[in-house]
Amino acid sequence: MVNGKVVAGIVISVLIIIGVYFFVSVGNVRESGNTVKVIGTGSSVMENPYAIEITSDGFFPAIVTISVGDTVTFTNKDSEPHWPASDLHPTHTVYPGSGISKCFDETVDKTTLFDSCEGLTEGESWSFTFTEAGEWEYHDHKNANLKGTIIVE
Ligand SMILES: [Cu+2]
Repeated sequence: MVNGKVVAGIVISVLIIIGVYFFVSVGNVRESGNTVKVIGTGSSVMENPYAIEITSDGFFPAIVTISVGDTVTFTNKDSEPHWPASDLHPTHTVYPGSGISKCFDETVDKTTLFDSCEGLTEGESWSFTFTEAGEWEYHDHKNANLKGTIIVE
């Protein structure tokens, strides 16, 4: 009698475990399916994943955390021109390879400079791809008290 109850208990336990495992497995498959969908939906947004707006009050968001290889796009939403550039003002040499003097050197590939190299007019955008890890502070060269930080992990 006791053995029979124990056996029945084990069988029921095993069935419950199998059932739970199956349920969880199916759940995981569904979840991962959803995750893939979310990533897929996000990919259309991925064209401009890190958008920073510039107004007369500064950069929004002022602090952005990205990964190496990510691209940040600055868009001027102000009627006045704004010029995002690596610190320190006025030389812009903190970000590796950058420097305002290189903006005017025709032998330099401008896409390597964390510097828009000119004021962005209203509605104009400028993008930069960060290849160096670090906490990169920047400013508006037209209005150097407007500041921001790109944290590249
Ligand atoms: Cu500057």
